[in-house]
Amino acid sequence: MKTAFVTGASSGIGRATAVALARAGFQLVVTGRRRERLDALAAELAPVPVHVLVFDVRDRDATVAAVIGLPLEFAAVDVLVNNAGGAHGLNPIQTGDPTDWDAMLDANVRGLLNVTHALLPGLTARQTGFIVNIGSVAGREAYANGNVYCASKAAVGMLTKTMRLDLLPLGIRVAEIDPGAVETEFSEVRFKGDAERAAKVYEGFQPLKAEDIADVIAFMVTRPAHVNVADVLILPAAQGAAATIFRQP
Ligand code: NDP
Ligand code: 8X3
Repeated sequence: MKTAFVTGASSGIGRATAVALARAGFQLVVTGRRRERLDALAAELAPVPVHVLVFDVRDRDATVAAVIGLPLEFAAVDVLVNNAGGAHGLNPIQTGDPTDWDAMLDANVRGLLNVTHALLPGLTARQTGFIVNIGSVAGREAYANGNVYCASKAAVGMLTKTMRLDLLPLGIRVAEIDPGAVETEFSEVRFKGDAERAAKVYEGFQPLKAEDIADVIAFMVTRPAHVNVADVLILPAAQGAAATIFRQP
């Protein structure tokens, strides 16, 4: 049974991806900071083997320790989905909060690197594997007040391209999926628990569901060994570009 390692599986896209990959025949390592959520997911996926790892991707030592501590039966990871992350705040740069900037850069960029770094020794030794990075339409296009979030996802885009070149000779495929607006806990986190403001983001149009992204990730990682669906932009039908959503009057 192949093993998929999904970061940020306690919610949203990561959780849906874990479910989709379990259905596709993978056993799973699921990670996040909220243990109860991950334990509940593991129970829901039974009898599929699921191992729960609780760590903050911003903490490099904790990330490496968690990976080193994987039980033998989960240690040979075939697929890594670098999903953990999100946005904090939506302010113009002149009134942005540097603590929010750190949180985004530390999770979305350094966190992705921490997890990849921890898993690469195994992946490179086995000369096989698949890494899927979750970018965003926000990494392809600027939108007002997106500043540091957009920059963090643009960094994911360039890391994906360069990782693909570095790892290609080692038989490791690297791909990216860039979603537009997906209704998850993303906006609640961005607006620091303001559920009303978060709900407004998805009013007047049909956003993507986490399952829509998970379906595509499952498709990407189940292609034959000679295929890499390397770069996917997935938008709600009502969204034309990062800042252009057609809401019903
Ligand atoms: P959610 O807030 O629903 O999920 C985010 C997940 O990331 C949670 O499981 C959370 O787990 C985990 N996470 C966040 N920070 C950390 C951290 N420091 N350490 C470990 N885990 C962390 O949002 P989404 O599912 O929407 O977001 C998933 C990814 O998709 C993010 O990278 C986001 O930027 C990206 N994305 C989202 C879009 C959207 O519109 N929703 C569009 C494009 C991209 P826990 O809190 O338990 O640690
Ligand atoms: C999340 C999508 O457009 O809200 O990456 O930034 S957006």
